[in-house]
Order: sequence, then C-alpha cells, then structure tokens
Amino acid sequence: MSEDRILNPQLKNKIMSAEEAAALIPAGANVGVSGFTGAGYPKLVPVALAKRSMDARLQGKKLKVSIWAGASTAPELDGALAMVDGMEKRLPYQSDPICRRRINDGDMEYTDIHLSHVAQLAAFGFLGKLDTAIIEVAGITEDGRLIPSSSVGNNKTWLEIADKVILEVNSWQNLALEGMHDIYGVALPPQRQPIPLTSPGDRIGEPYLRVDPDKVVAVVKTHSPDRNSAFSPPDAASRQIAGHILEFFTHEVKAGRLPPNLPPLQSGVGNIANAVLSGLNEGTFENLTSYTEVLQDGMLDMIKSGKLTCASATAFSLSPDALAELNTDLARYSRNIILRPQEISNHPEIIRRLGVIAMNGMIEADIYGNVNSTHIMGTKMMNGLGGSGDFARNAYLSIFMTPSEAKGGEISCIVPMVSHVDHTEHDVQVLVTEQGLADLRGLSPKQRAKVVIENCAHPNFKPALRDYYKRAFERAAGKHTPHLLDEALSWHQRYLDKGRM
Ligand code: 0RQ
Repeated sequence: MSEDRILNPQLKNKIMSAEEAAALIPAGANVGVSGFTGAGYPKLVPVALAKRSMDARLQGKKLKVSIWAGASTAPELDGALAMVDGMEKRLPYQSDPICRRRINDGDMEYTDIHLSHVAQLAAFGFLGKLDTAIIEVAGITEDGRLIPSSSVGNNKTWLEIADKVILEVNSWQNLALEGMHDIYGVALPPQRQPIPLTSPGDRIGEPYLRVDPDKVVAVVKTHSPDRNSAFSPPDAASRQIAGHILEFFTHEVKAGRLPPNLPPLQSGVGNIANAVLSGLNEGTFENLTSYTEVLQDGMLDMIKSGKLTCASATAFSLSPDALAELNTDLARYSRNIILRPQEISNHPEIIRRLGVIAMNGMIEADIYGNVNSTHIMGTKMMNGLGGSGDFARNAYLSIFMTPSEAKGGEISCIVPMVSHVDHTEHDVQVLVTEQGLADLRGLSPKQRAKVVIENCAHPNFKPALRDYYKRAFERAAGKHTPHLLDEALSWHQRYLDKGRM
C-alpha cells in the first residue's frame, strides 16, 4: 500500500477534521471505540469530544457519552473524557487513574464484563443501542477494506452494529501491520458453529475489517503514537514468583502432566507477568506458543530469542522501548504474531481446546482459593476483571499470582475471606506468591486452607491465619468450609480503621 493511506474514493470524500467528526456525536450516545491496553485507540476525535463536553459545561449544559471499548485505552481517550466528566458509563475494562477516581466517587457508571462476552452482549442489544463507532485503522484499501491497527478488540462488532462510523486513519501505525490480523466472526446462537481453530497459529478469517461505506460519516487523518507505560524491571518478589512457577512447570513436565514445550501460554498484564516471561526466556523450555489477549514486552523478547514460535493475541501492550523496537522490525515479527478479535482471543471454546496455561495477577486470595482481582478492600474498583475470567475458568492450568503483602507490609494478600470474588475456588488451581506455590487441584477446602497458608502467606501473617482457621474449624456450624462469619472480613475493616490488617 502506498503512503496515501485512504485509497477508497468514496471514503476519501469523507475526510474532515476531528472537531467536525466529534460534532456528529450526539449527547447521551453510546460510542464504541477501538483500543485495547493503550494500543489502537482513536487519538483525536475523543479529545475533540472532551473539548465539546468542556464547552458545554462552561455554558451550564451537560454533554456526556457512554464509552464501550475493547479494554483499557489511554489518557487521550479515557483520561480526557473522565477529566471533563464527559463519560456517563464505561465498559468493559479500564485502568485510567482519573476514570477510576470518578467510578469510585460514584460519578460515573462502570460495567465490568468478561472480555469475551462483550461482542455477544452488544450484538443482542443488552448494552443498549450503539450510536457511533470510532475506530482507528492503519489504512483503507482501494475497495474499502480496513487495515486494522495495533489492536482488534471489539472493532468488528462495533463496525457491524453501530449506526454511524468514524474512522481515524493513523499514519503513525506501521504499514507492515497489513496481513498480521485474522478477523473471524462467530454467528449468534442458535446459528453458531464450532470455531475451526486448533492451534495458536491458525488463520481462519481474513486480514481486513469491513465496513458498510454508507455508514461512515467521517474519516479523520491522524499521526499519533500508541501510548503505554513502561514496565519497571522485575523486583525481587516478581523474580521469586517467576522462579516458583518455572520450577512448577519443570516438575509438571517431569511428571508427564505438561508437554516439554508447554501448552499455549496466556499471561496477564503487569510486572509479575513480565517477570515470568523473562524467566521463561532465560529457561530451558523451547518451541513455546502463546494464546493470550495482550502481547507484552516479555513475549516480544521470547520471539526475538526464538523461544516463542507463535503469539496469538488481540492487542500489543508494549512499553515505549519495546514498541519502538517492534516498529523497526515489524515485518520480521509479523511472521510470528496474529491479532484477532477479542471474542476469539478470549474464547472459552478455544482456550479449553488448546489447554492454555493462564497466568494472571490478583489483589488477594483467601485461604480456600477464592480470588479478588478487582476490588480494593471490597468496594473500590481497581481496573476490572478483563480477560482473567475467560482464561481462568477454561484453562488447563489456571494460575493466580501476587506478592504476599501489599502497602509496605500493612496488608496481607492472603486473607480469611476475600472482600470481593471474581474467580471462585472452583476456577483457581494454583496460587503463587514470593513465599511459594500452592497447587490446589483436587484438594478439599480444608486441605486447600492448609496449603495456601503454609505455602503462600507472609510469615508476618501466617500465625494469625493459622489461628483463624483453627478457631473457625472448632466453632463453625459447618466443617466443610469453616468460617467465622463475624470475623471473616475483620482484617479488611481493621485496615480501613487502623491502616494495618
Ligand atoms: O496500589 O497503585 O496504590 O500502588 O493494588 O498492585 O502490585 O502494582 O499489581 O500491577 O500486578 O496489578 C490485580 C490489579 C494487579 C491486575 C491487578 C494495591 C497495590 C497497588 C496494584 P497503588 P500491583 P499489578 C489480562 C488479564 C485484573 C485484570 C486481568 C489486574 C495496586 O493484575 O488488574 O487479570 N487484574 N487481566 O498496592 C489492597 C491488596 C492489594 C492492594 C495490591 N491485597 N489490598 N491493595 N494492592 N494488593 C489483561 C487484560 O484483561 C487487559
């Protein structure tokens, strides 16, 4: 494709400024945007919309919209709209600090949804009617097909169900993205058929998104980089967690419960996830693959070193340095990377078929193995559950990891009862902290409690956890999952009252 990125004459006629495009979005609209963890989100129209919202506010009026995305975006989208109080509702995942504050202050609605569920919920109309889609693309071919950008997310669905479409054509995005995507859609029930994907590298769709050109109301040219934050180098706790997981994998391979090249890997976002990936990169496992939702720095390093032969995801989630590196050699990496709609990257059918190893971060776990991934002290939203539930419930091996303590040792991340449940004891197979690893598969609640306390809790909190369990076993009415209901959440209340659990 030549440097002119808008080759279709009909769509070329619709080029306008971001301000003109933003003016086409009515107050109160549901707006579906591209974007997934700081990749491939529209960069100019949302800022123009935020300015409109600000102007309306100055005139004593309100202009708010609801934003449906793939997952989180970046300051130019979530940050800008949250800053001017321009968002009525947000779904299905966010991680912006201003957005988070508005959610927790009760100023805006937030619906936290399994990422694989969003397309179906939207297509059936459960989320309301989608007025406008704002989709970043890398280019438009002569016959009007769209070259997807650095994330796919829910773009296919937004383009299909929105009444109006605004395209941002971002010339900063690398043209070598063309051909990297595999866009495949599933029919709605009861017409749904099996998805013919049996290995992470399979291509089952086409590399382009399609749109009805008559629905496109604006095409906006941009030249702006994706923005993700840098990862800090792995700290001691992350390295220890990674070490426990690698040792466990080695043990499982020896026991014949994992193949020597491991099943496809899913890895959540964050520093611990990256530390595990760097551990794998330095370790002895070869010919690895990934079936995951975001492709982060650690996976890029593994592709470079030849350890990872194929990575399937829905988006890049790279630090600025890794992104720069990817862009200088994208054509080479594109042989090993496939970006898919999030409905497919996170699809339970495929995750179960491939026998994925899921590794996700958590806020806290309880002694019976329930996991809280989203709520600080039970009430404050952190980010959202994202794809962690899609993977955890359906994986062959579902691992959750966290340092054993938070806030300088004032909080134990292993508690008697989690203050919010995202992943139940039935979906959590392995818990890991820097203290050690608890393999919970096949254990009863009482057996789990002992392993979780002994292997994962910090020594500072172990005696209190042992004491809680002992007294719960003695006093609880039921001895299957013993709890002291008047005490189970007292650790959280103590932290809220006194600053220490
Ligand atoms: O607080 O921000 O004030 O410093 O929580 O903690 O240790 O930086 O953890 O970046 O690894 O994120 C679960 C949030 C972990 C993430 C979570 C405080 C801590 C800090 C963050 P500060 P860390 P990480 C694929 C899969 C859900 C989505 C998911 C997440 C802040 O992994 O969002 O898995 N997961 N998606 O101090 C109170 C505790 C705490 C605590 C930590 N027990 N109590 N506060 N903190 N533990 C990706 C996608 O879906 C896109």
